[in-house]
Amino acid sequence: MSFINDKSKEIHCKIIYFGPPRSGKSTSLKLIAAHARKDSKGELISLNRGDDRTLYFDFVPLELGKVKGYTIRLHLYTVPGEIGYHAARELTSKGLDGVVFIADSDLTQMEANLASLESLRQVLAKEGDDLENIPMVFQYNKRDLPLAVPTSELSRILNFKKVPEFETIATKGKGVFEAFQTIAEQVLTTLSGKQ
Ligand SMILES: Nc1nc2c(ncn2[C@@H]2O[C@H](COP(=O)(O)OP(=O)(O)OP(=O)(O)O)[C@@H](O)[C@H]2O)c(=O)[nH]1
Ligand SMILES: [Mg+2]
Repeated sequence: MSFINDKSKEIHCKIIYFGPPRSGKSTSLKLIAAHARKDSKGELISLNRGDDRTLYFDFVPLELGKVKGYTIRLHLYTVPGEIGYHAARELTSKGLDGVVFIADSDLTQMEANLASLESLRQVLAKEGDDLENIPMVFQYNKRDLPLAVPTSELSRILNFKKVPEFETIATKGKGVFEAFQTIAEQVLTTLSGKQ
């Protein structure tokens, strides 16, 4: 749920990078943080295990500029993909305004993709929300892998809502910014619809 501060003329929105373990959530968020203008971003915070896997979240605040005199602040978070870290996903996702679902294109990860989508469904249910209502885009990541499942198949399996979808290679920066731009636009459009 976005937060509007009329005194400081700021609007805060929260976007979550969700998806199965090792699908490229942290890599995508770090890429966006690294390429944002210096004066428009805060410090990137990563709470990891020793082996670089997300324990709790990665977080970076970004300033998108002004709309109708209000400064738009986007708070980008990743969640840990590990199936057992559901509580961390729930806490981090509290009050979310939009989701970038990062699916792993690798053939062996299809069940993990579906399990993660189910986890997202549960997280949203706890918020009193559901997949039908929330702004969302898909990144079909790791398109460089030799056993990458065709995008049409990923779309059929995961994207029943037919939201925007992007082929990405996060390690090479391919497609990640386009996905981010689209979710940011969706979140802001939804927000202006509520005003
Ligand atoms: N080949 C390939 N590897 C990738 C791609 N994106 C990320 N990786 C690699 O996949 C591994 C996991 O990436 P992370 O960004 O840490 O994944 P995550 O989704 O944050 O993982 P958790 O926090 O454990 O859920 C790293 O070794 C990345 O370099 C990609 O597009 N292609
Ligand atoms: Mg991570």
